[in-house]
Amino acid sequence: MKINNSEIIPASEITPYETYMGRRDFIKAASAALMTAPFLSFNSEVSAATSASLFGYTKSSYGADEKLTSYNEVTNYNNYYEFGTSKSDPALESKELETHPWTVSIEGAVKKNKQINLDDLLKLAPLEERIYRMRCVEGWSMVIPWIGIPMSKLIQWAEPTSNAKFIEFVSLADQSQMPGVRTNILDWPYTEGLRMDEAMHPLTILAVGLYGKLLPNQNGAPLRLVVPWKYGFKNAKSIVKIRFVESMPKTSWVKAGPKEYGFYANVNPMVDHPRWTQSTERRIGGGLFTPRIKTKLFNGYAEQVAHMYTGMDLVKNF
Ligand SMILES: Nc1nc2c(c(=O)[nH]1)N[C@H]1C(S)=C(S)[C@@H](COP(=O)(O)O)O[C@H]1N2
Ligand SMILES: [Mo]
Repeated sequence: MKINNSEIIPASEITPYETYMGRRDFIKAASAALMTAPFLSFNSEVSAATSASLFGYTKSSYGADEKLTSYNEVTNYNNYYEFGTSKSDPALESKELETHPWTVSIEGAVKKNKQINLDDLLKLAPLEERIYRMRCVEGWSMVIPWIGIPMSKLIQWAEPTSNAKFIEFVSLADQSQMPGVRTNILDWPYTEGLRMDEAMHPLTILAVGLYGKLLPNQNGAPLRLVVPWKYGFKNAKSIVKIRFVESMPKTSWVKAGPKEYGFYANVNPMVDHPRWTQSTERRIGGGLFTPRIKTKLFNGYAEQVAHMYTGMDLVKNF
């Protein structure tokens, strides 16, 4: 399927709620509403109705033909090493993470260093839903209805100089709130990076929600990167710093295992991980006996992104 900007950003269906609340207050209102009703089951009609009215976001037709991974799987099978290394740790251990207020520092090759808080960041562009296939380097995959803004909008606001060739994304690393950060399983803070054109690509978003609700802490609240044609580890969670830099950043996973994890990390069934195949994947939620499915080049987004890598050796630049 070919997409262009008009398909990604369809005519808006912004709810009246957001219009009268104003964007500034609505994350606050949303957090408060979730906090007053923490024990409502997310599957209940009540909760679905409540949170649907919290977000004003445009529904995207893009990706709508995909079968979604359940909310339960998306929020209980996670990688977030700051909260532990097993898939169930993030949901259990991240409950107390303080995500409001939240400030992101913009640094490096920009007109001037500055900070932006979440509420102001959300005023840069209307929130959109994007249903994306997500593929973890470990071999499993999901389909997730994210809500966020295009990364390009923040880049424009940041006013990078011509020296900005890459962007470094830095996650929160707070020992007092994150038990994993007291261990040395990774070089903290969790750091990821994108080349400038990758970060500007219309598919790249900063997500603040999923399934019509605020991003749960285990999924990287309040703000995480989503780059659907790359392995999951590129999608830095709970971002506190965005640095514009001249040379390719050293990322946490490349430092941890340079032979196993590359900077580009484009999903590529032809380039195996040294310890396992990348030619197939297990779609989460299918049950134990569901056959693995074939992994697609660039996770199936080749038509949109392959042009950025023409002439590059994708085996070398894995
Ligand atoms: N800060 C931080 N971001 C992170 C990770 C992490 O451990 N810490 N794990 C990455 C990996 S390996 C994956 S697969 C995705 C998982 O995102 P999800 O739990 O929302 O599905 O988050 C990525 N972002
Ligand atoms: Mo991953």
